[in-house]
Amino acid sequence: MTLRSAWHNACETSPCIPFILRIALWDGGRAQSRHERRVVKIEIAAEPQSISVELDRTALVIIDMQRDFLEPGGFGETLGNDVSRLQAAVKPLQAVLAAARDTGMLIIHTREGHRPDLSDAPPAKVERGAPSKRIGDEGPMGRILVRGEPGHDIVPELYPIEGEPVIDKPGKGAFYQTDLEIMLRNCAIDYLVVAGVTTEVCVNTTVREANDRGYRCIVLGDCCASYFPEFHEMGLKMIKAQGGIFGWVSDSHRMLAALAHANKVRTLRKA
Ligand code: C5J
Repeated sequence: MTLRSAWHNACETSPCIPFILRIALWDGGRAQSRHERRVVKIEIAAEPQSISVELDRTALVIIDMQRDFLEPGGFGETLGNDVSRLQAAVKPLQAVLAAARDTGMLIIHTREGHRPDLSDAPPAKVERGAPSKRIGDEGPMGRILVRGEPGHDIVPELYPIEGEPVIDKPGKGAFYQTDLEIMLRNCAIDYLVVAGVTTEVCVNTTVREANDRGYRCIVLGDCCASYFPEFHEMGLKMIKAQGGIFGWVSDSHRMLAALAHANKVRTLRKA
């Protein structure tokens, strides 16, 4: 294996190697200064105003696109929800995911769920409400919201590919009791493009956690969904209100336009 192919393999299997580090290291060690480096900046049209992001400092974070939330017989349905509502987010998110993969940006998936012995599931969560089945009970897709069960897995349309980290989280927020923060820090990430389900629960909780930690979050509205259309709408409004108190709200079309621009810049630079 040549040094070059070894390096390419390392880049492919280690999504945390940011572009600039890849360029700097492959440059035979002639590391570029922050000012010299060839940063790819993209402008994402959003509310309350557009935001300019550095691509190599941006991660796409896909929240809980799991069968347990999107398919009949899972956790979402046991709570009495119409799970078909969440399907609306799949196609737009699929398009963004494909375009993001083309740029080589960091892509992180999360899954909500618990250890089979439920030792990480607070009784207050397991005992909550009057669901038809509780967390840990046997359902048509295996035990409800338990890691390793078919229902806990990500839907096939958005399935992670090799090199895309998957964060298993016991709570609603992706930062709580997970290694997401250290992963983002090690990858020098400042901007999070956030999508997934549900808008007002795990997406909102994660964005608020991220905002308090200093990340700039851009939420793609049509790539998120809720069992309750009014909560979806308000969940997005709460993020962008007051000058973007928790972040920015955009959508798949505007994100795709920004990613297309990034790919064009890359191609021109390679030529
Ligand atoms: C919920 C989630 N709704 N992923 N989880 O319980 O939003």
